[in-house]
Amino acid sequence: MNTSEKLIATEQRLGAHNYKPLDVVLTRGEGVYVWDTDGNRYLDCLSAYSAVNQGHCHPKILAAMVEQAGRLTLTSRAFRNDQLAYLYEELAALTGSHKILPMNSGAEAVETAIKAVRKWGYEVKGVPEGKAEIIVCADNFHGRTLSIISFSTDPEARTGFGPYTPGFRIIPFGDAEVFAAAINANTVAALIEPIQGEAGVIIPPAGYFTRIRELCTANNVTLILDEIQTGLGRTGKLLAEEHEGIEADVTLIGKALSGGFYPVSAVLSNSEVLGVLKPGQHGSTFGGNPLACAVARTALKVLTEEGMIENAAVIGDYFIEGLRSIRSNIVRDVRGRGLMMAIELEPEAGGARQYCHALKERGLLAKDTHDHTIRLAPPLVITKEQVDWAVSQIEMTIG
Ligand code: IF1
Repeated sequence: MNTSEKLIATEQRLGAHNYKPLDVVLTRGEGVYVWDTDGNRYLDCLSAYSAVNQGHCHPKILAAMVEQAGRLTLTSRAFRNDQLAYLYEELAALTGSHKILPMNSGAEAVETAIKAVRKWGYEVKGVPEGKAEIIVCADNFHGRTLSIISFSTDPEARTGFGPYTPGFRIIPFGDAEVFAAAINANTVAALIEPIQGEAGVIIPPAGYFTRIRELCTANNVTLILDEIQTGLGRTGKLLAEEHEGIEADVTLIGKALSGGFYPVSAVLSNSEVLGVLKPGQHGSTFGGNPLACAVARTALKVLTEEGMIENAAVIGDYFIEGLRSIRSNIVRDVRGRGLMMAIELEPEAGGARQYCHALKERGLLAKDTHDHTIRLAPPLVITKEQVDWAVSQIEMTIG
C-alpha cells in the first residue's frame, strides 16, 4: 500500500463514515491548485465549497495568521482584544451593516440569526411568546445542527434525528406569491439562500428577491439571506443580493470570510434585530477571537484589493460560455452566476459521481450533488488559460 492507500484505510477504520470523499489525499495547495500525496497536481474546482475563494494558502492571509498566532490567539469575550473592533469597522464599511455578531461555523451564524429574529419577534414585533414562525424554502441547505435540519427537506440530512425544532414553515423556492400567502401575523423572518447551492445551483427567477424584499418590508418580516456560500465574491458581486439590487435585514457570511484558513462566520444586520441580544444571551468561546479577526480582515482585504470579485464576474461568464459550448447528449443544463456553476446531466447518464472520478483522473477536482449534477466553483483567482484547460478536460469527459 502506498501512503494515500494507508491513510484512506485508517480513515475508513477509525472515522465515522458520515462522508464519502473522492479517493484523493491532498497534502498541499497553492492558488487554484492542490497536490496529492503522490505528487499529482489538480485544478481545484470546488474550493472547499467556496471557503477558499481567495485561493489556497494565500500568502497575505498566511502572513497575517502567522503574525497574529505568535502574538495573541484567544481571549474569549470575557475580555476585549485589539482586532475585533477593526474587523467590525472593515465589515461595516464594506457591507453597510450596522451591527455585527461574530461566530465560527456557518451553522452557528444561522442558529444565531434564528435566535435573534425570534427574540426580535417577541420583543419588537409583538408576536405572542412561543408562536414565532420563520419561512424557509424547500431544498434549502443551511447547515447540520438539530434546529437547522428540522426544516430541511432532504431525507438524508433530516431522517432519524428527531424530535425536531418547531416554528418553521417550508415553501417552494422561487415563487414570491406562495411566499406572500405564507406570511401571517406571527411570521418573524424569512431565511433564504440567494442561490440554492446544495440543491444544485438553483437560480431563482429575475425579480423574485425584489418582490420578497417588498413583502418583507410591507409585513414587518425580517429578511435573512444566507450568503455563506454565495457571498464574498463567489457570484461576481461581494454579496449575491446585489444582483437584484436589494438589501437583506440580516446577512449571514462564513466560509471565505477566512479564505479557508480558519472557521469564521458572522451575522450582519442593518436593522434592530441584533440589538435585542443583551449580555449573557448568546455567545461562543472562539467567536470574535483575535486570530479569527486578523485572518478575516486580511481575507476581506485581498478579496477586494486583488480584484477577485471582478474576476469572478468576468471569468465566470467566460467559464459558463465555455461549458455551454460543449456538445454533449448527456448534458441537460448548464447554469451559474459568477464562479458558482453547475452542469446538470441527463438521468440516463448514470450519475454525476463517475464523471467527477473521471475528471479527477484528468487532474480536475469537482463534486457531484444530488446524483446528476456536477458542481463547479474554482477559487476566484482562476485565469482564462486555466478555464480553457478545465473546459477541455470537461469536454473530453462528458462531450
Ligand atoms: C458539509 C452543501 C455546500 C451552506 C449554506 C450554511 C452552511 C452551508 C448556504 C453551513 C454549508 C456546506 C457544508 C458542507 C457541504 C456544503 C455544501 F453541499 F452541503 F451544500 F457548500 F454546497 N449555509 N455548506 O452552503 O456552514 O456550518 O458547514 O460552516 O460537508 O456539510 P458550515
